[in-house]
Amino acid sequence: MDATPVWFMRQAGRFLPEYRQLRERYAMLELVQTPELAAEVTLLPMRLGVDAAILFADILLPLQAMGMDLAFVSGQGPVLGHPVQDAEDVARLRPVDVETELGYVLETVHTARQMLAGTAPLIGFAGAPFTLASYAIEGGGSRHYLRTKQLMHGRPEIWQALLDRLTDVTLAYLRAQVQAGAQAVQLFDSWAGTLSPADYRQFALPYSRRVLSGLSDLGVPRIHFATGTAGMLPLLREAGGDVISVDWRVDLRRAWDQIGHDVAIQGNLDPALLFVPQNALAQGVRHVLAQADGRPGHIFNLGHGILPETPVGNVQFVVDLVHRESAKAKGEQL
Ligand code: 1CP
Repeated sequence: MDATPVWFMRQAGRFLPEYRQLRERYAMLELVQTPELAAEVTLLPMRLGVDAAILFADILLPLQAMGMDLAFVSGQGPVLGHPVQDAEDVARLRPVDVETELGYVLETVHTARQMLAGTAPLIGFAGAPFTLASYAIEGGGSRHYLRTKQLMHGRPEIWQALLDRLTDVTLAYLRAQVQAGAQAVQLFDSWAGTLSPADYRQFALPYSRRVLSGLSDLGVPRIHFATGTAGMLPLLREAGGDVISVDWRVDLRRAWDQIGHDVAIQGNLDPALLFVPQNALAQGVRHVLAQADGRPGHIFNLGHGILPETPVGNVQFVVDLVHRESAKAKGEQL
């Protein structure tokens, strides 16, 4: 179909009633670590007509494989026990043999590919070293990333040792996902936007670049995602990726001018617009499409993950509208 492709970050999660039903029977980690169930969840959103499946897993799984205690606490999100504070904590992190310790993810990739049977590509993913480090140091989500920034600036040698380890694991993990069948990969640097451009360049960019360039021989598209990055889009581009994901805080056209037109862009509807009346939602969708102006490298997506209470009907509405309007516009351009 000659239409703009569309999929949503976090499309396999809590906004789907089928997912919530499964969660009544299984804990989050149980779902993720049982490949048949994780593959089933991966495919749930395909009924909406999205153009890609995203692996059902979580960015924090490699931290667990490195020896950290990981729990998903309801109402609170992920919690990591004994956060990293000093050199001993970094030394305690184990090297990871991806095939064994994260083998369940690779099996999910394999099963999901079989179940998709070529109907849509499967996207694998991992957290970027900076975002993973923030969870390892803060012990969970954070508002101000104070401990992260204290370690980064106050103990740069510990920061570097931690980030080096996270980089090695992330690269091996993504390579293994591709070898298991993932047809594209996404690197989630969700909280990179909490850094100043100078700090991003010094403390985060080199590690993301090592991951992204370490994948280049595999020939799969690499999507580089972060939020709150309107002030440092050229730096994200410098870190690498065939597709750069941008959020709604920047106009798509401006983002493209800054990033360069030889790179594809993913984005950038505000996830909150999925809660507003459909005429206003349609206006938001049309605005994104108009900004992208039919460029071949546009993937319609949200600027960040889909929110848990999002009405499913509105997600369906967006998928259909993007496909219909972009196909019509492309037809008219011919
Ligand atoms: O479509 C999907 O849902 C695919 C699977 C997926 C992905 C891509 C999950 C399952 N997690 C992720 C990535 C992820 N995990 C990110 C990067 C994307 C983003 O920024 O949105 C991040 C930051 C996490 C960490 C995480 N895991 C959070 C965020 C907490 C915070 O700091 O704000 C949460 C709430 C989780 C738990 C989780 N992971 C996934 C699901 C469906 C859930 C909810 C758990 C549940 O079912 O109760």
